[in-house]
Amino acid sequence: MRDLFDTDDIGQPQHAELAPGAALLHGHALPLEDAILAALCEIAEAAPFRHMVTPGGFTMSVAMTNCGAAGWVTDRTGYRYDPRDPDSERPWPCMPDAFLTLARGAAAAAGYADFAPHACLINRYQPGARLSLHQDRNERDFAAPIVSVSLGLPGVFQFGGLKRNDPVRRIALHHGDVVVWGGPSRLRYHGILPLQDGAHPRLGRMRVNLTFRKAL
Ligand code: MD3
Ligand code: FE
Repeated sequence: MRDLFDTDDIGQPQHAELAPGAALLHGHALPLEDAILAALCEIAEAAPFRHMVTPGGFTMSVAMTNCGAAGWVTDRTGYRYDPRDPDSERPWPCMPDAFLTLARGAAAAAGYADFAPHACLINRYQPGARLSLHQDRNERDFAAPIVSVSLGLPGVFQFGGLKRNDPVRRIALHHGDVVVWGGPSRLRYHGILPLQDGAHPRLGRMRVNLTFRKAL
């Protein structure tokens, strides 16, 4: 495993431990940026971003799509992993090789060998979109980490503890940042504050987040 506090030649931390089990890999996605963005466009053509409805009847401000063998969906009946896109009734687009390479490499750099995600949930934030504090607990295996990749406009990530009312820290996530959430951090509450408007040179007025999950 690489040291979590390696620094580059200008002394910028490359890898930072946010909390036990949570590693921030600054810019880790940048070497694969072109391949990731090209694959993202193809996925969004085959399975367009949509605003899903929560079981409580609220339409999410974040638009979502998925790739891989299963995709995370919500509707009035609940949250679940579904092998098909409910809008088209077709399987989700395949996980692109560049996505898998990125997710496995990041997990390995954080000390998780052989991470094999089935599912990649893709969140699209336009200005004002937010994700309120929640836990990710629809996956069967909490021993596997979740790998998240931030693209486009910077987002302010909130992360709390294992109880909803635990104190919350805020950290900025930038284009190319990758975070590996495992071990004691896997079930922390987390969310994203409303996206500030801006223009990213590659993605325009949006933030996109990929989360790789061992769902099944
Ligand atoms: C910490 N996505 O899709 S990524 C989600 O930026 C989600 O779109 C946010 O929360 C986003 O469920 C945050 C960072 C993240 C993802 C999963 C986690 C942090 C996590 C699971 C456990 C603990
Ligand atoms: Fe989450």
